Amino acid sequence: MAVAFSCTPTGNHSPIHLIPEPLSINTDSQGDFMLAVNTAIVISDSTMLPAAEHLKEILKTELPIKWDTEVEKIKPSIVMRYDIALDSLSPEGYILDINKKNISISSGGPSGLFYAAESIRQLLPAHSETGSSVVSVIPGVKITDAPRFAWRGLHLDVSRHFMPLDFIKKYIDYMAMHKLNVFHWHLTDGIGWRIEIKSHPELTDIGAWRKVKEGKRPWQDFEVWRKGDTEPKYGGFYTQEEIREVVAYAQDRFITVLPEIELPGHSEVVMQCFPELLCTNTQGQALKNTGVYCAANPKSYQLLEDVIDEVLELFPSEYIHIGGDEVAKDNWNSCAKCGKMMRANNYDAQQLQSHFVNHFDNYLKNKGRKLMGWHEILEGELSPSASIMYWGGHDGTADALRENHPTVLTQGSHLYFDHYQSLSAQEPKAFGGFAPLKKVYELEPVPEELEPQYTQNVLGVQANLWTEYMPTPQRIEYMLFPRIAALAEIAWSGKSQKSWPHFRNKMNSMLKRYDAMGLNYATSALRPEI
Ligand code: TNX
Repeated sequence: MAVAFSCTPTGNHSPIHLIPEPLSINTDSQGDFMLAVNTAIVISDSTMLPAAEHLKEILKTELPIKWDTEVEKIKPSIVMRYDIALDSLSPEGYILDINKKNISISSGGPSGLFYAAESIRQLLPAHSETGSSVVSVIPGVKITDAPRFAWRGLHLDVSRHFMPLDFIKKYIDYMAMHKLNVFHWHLTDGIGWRIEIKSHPELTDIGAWRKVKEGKRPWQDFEVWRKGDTEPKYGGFYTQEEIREVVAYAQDRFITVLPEIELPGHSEVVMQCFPELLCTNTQGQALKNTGVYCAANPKSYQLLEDVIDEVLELFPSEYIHIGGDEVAKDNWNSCAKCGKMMRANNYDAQQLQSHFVNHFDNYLKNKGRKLMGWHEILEGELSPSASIMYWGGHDGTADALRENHPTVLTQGSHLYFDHYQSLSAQEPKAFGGFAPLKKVYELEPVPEELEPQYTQNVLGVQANLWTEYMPTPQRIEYMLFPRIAALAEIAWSGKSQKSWPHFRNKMNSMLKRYDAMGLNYATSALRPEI
């Protein structure tokens, strides 16, 4: 396709509204850059290709990607380059210089180039998000940028409600647009198992499907669907091939996929597949299915090791999330086997939990990976190398960080996007809790009172989407947008770059972009008082 020329006068464009806010924006530019028929994207290393391809997509033109060795005659150009000096700023940082003659993008690494492309996207008018639009002018500006946190996460629970593969990719696109870089994929929970495990096909043959029952909240209905059942069947899972596709798709957008396999709790459906993993009384009869693995049954560990082995093949992430939250320990107290184990080791139930978790910490360590779990894994004695995802209220953050584990902050008081966005009676049913846009935006994740020696424990921040009340992709979009924009700014922009009035103003531009993208965002989030 030929690149269109444009006669749009330079300097006549909307204000520069970028979310997340960069370190600095200088608008005393040397004029706007006009795409011309001979414009090319110039690279000097094959690791620049994902960013170059992405920029082509953003500009909606068939710009050639050329090597710097062949560029002499190709002008005007969009030149990507690595600058070692910028690596000290952050490998994800970049300097983007747009002027009449060319566009220069420098970074310490490939992800920085990609984020510069995302910034260029937001310099373009909202209608450039629509398929038919042709981009011709890129406003002149000089931007210097780098993220505050290395971990900028977004979680999605696909257990409570299964989400189609196409939507998972869209979700990753939404993350990339907001410069987020860890997709926490909550693949298993009490209600459904969503990852194909070849050594244990029962987990998806049985565990991925449930009966749909009238009048029951979906997340309360633990009944699995079995052959011969007449009720409608609901659910689904991702094949290993699909998972590889997602991991590669995310990688191209500089997003790490963090898989979560819940243990030892939140596993009701696993117990439906393997009832022999339930705790038993002295007569060997299974105790109630509270969704917790019997901690004294070697088969519990064997099954989970088999699962983890396949997970490690699929996910190259440094961390593997093992859940560890909300473990009902009553059964362990009354289980004949667990009781015996506790007595033999002088354990209480808390310590049995850490016995379980530490087993997998060692297992993962031996395989060159790191364990991460919800902060409840701090109960009992936790291996110092284990990492924490803190989901308590903001008030408890400092204490959690003083425990001295690498920690991702996902405060339940602010970053739970399953909570209500406004007080409007029209708001669709949500889990409870109140997290309107302004409250999310104003979160300072690292408490002021925290002693400096503990701040290094902060890996970064993340928001979580638990889907008990989100049965469709449309509902997920509604709960995610526009709060994802506030998350982006908490995660990327420094404290001094943040300003609510400015952000609120920038949201007007962002909403136009969301409109052009056809997103189902919550308009009520901008009027939380109703
Ligand atoms: C707590 S946070 C949970 C989830 C629920 C969520 C609802 C955490 C680790 N566990 O199982 O879905 O609350 O907000």
